Amino acid sequence: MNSNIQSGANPWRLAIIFLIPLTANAKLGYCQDPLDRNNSNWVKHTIVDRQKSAINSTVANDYDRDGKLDIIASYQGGVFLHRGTDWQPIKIYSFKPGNSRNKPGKACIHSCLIDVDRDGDLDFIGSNQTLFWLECPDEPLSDIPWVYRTIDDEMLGSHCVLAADVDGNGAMDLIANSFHDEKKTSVPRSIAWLEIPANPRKAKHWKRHVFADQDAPGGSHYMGFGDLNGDGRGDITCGAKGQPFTDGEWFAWWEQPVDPRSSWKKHLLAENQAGASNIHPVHIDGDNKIDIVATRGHGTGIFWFQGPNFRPIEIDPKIEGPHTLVTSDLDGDQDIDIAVCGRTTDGTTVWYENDGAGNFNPSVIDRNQGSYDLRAIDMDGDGDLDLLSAGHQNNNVVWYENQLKRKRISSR
Ligand SMILES: [Ca+2]
Ligand SMILES: [Ca+2]
Ligand SMILES: [Ca+2]
Ligand SMILES: [Ca+2]
Repeated sequence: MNSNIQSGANPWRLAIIFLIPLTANAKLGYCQDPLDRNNSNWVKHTIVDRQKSAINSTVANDYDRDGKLDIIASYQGGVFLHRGTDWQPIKIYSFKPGNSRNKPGKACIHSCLIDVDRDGDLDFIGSNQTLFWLECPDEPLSDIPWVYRTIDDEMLGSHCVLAADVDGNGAMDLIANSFHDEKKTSVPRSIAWLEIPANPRKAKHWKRHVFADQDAPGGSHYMGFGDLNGDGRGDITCGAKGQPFTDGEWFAWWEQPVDPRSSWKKHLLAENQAGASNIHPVHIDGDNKIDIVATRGHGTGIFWFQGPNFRPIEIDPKIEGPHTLVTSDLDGDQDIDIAVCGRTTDGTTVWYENDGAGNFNPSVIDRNQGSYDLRAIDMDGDGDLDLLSAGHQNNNVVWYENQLKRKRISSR
């Protein structure tokens, strides 16, 4: 592994850094040990199975308002809404050439939900050789296709579409990256935030603000949003994987200026991070200073940057291909835990329990299941966060029912 991460000066911290990887490896036993399902605190449920294309992203919302979450996933040339909980599919859109200057692929790379037209229902935002949105109709589960509209067809290779109120005006914006070069796009190696137009049903595209203007090279992957310098304005983080793209293998953040429509200052966090992918600003160690969790999803390892100086500390340097990252309180004890899943079909899904001080105890959730998109969502409405996973090359969508609280109560 090519990493420039340094251990800290604090001897206790040093001990923790060296102990955690050893514990992690012994406990996880990657590749060999079968998962002991009898001891599992997570129950796997399949929503979509055995499709003919990869499934890279999935989102959930209760579209028919029956109190049960439905999911949307894109695969096999379309976008499908699966009704919870029989998961019957309804095709809400078929990709076709002509809606964009670029020929669409079989599936979105990424997706999110925003009420774009402010009519009270969540519309679907996707990245598939262009950025687009599908308008949720009044009867979302009817056979009527959702209306397709372009957000931006110059933003290409967008691995991340992230909903956030960037300028703090109370309206949701979209953060997206464009990682291709000049041959393919007029917005090469850049990251932008996009404002929803006043009349999104009529607008030809959204207002694009390129804050990282050609200074996000090397295959930028996922962004995060949070106030890293405590000035009250949200900043944006990103990681870039590197090969086959040049000038990648970094994690960085961009500082939002007073005028968010002007250029933003880039701060490099770490270099030589082969396969850098995800990066979330979150509070990890209870000191009220924002920290950052990051993964090398096209390489190996997960680690965190301890604020306020963003000193990097490894959590599990050996986990392979953690292309997904969840940072949420999974066991309900008021601190942020972490979950990741390997990218390939032999991937391992692991959650890391935070002791509240930034020391993490890993537990395997599943093996031989890949993911390109893992989200913490209360899928069964029982008050705890479950994990929803787009299986990527496993061509499926699964969710893991969180039984941590149940186990904790019954063991008292
Ligand atoms: Ca809507
Ligand atoms: Ca800030
Ligand atoms: Ca927790
Ligand atoms: Ca739940």
